[in-house]
Amino acid sequence: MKNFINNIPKAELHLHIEGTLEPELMFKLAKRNNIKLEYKTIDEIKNAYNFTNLQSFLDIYYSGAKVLQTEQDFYDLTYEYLKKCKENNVIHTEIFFDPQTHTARNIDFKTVILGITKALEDGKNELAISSKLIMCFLRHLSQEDAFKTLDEAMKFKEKIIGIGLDSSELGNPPAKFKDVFKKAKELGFKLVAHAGEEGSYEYINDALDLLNIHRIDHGVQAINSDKLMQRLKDKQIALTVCPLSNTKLKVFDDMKEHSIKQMLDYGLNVTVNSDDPSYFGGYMNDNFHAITNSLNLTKEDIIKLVKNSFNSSFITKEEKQNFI
Ligand code: ES4
Ligand code: ZN
Repeated sequence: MKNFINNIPKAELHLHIEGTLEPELMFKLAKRNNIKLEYKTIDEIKNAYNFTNLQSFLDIYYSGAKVLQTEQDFYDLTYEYLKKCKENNVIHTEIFFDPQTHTARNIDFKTVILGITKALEDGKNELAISSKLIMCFLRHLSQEDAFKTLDEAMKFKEKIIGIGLDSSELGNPPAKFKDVFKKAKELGFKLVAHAGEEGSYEYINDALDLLNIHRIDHGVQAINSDKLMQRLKDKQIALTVCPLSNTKLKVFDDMKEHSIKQMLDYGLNVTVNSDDPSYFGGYMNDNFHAITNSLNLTKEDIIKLVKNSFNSSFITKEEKQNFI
């Protein structure tokens, strides 16, 4: 089973590039950019990754991102992740980036996006990994700030396939971003949003009704509403589930309590993803191993999960030919 999981070609649909910053690279970039870290050793960093909820993680995640300063830094961050894709047999990945985390520190939007996309081009040529880029708005900031970010992104429109919504869910419902998502849809972007991670299943309904999204990121709280489960099944809306993230952030106390197997058995279009692998203790294969061991998944389950990812990706029909 272990080899089966490791060897099967996979697609990843929920991955924050800032969440792939490994402690080793954090140290290297801090040194290169003359930034003082709060930690003295790699072990000290790893010991700080003891989260009690989403916010306790986000505080450390935003703080870690401060070492990213130059285009080369964003290139290195992205290329390191693509090497992990290769090791995990992830052949296609759809990557989130959070421009506001960087523009708020006076790093140019251009620096961020060019560093990331140059690495993606090299990753395609040198590692044969195909990719798409999704720009997320930080939901703890205002809709006005999101509009400004969308405006800045337009210079690089051809590099961005979609728009997402992440950061602190509680208290920042989908309704707050209704207008900017409407604008993004008119501009031709694909739409996704984090919903039903810590927040109630109502946020999943709202994300579908008010934001018109194509996929739900997380969505694990759907299990608490029969009506929503039926809706997600009927429409085959993809859920990008992140098992190790959910246990690290105490959405579920134990992997044995995770809802992914129940959702899969019910017939939902669920996928497996790594979210912020450097912070949550594992890349794609680790996520598959964790649910397989705790929830007794079969080979058929694994195949279904992997197929769901490719089918729910934003790869075009023409691009799909390359995978066959
Ligand atoms: C995130 Cl796990 C998670 N949830 C919401 N926003 C995020 N940004 C990065 N990781
Ligand atoms: Zn996420």
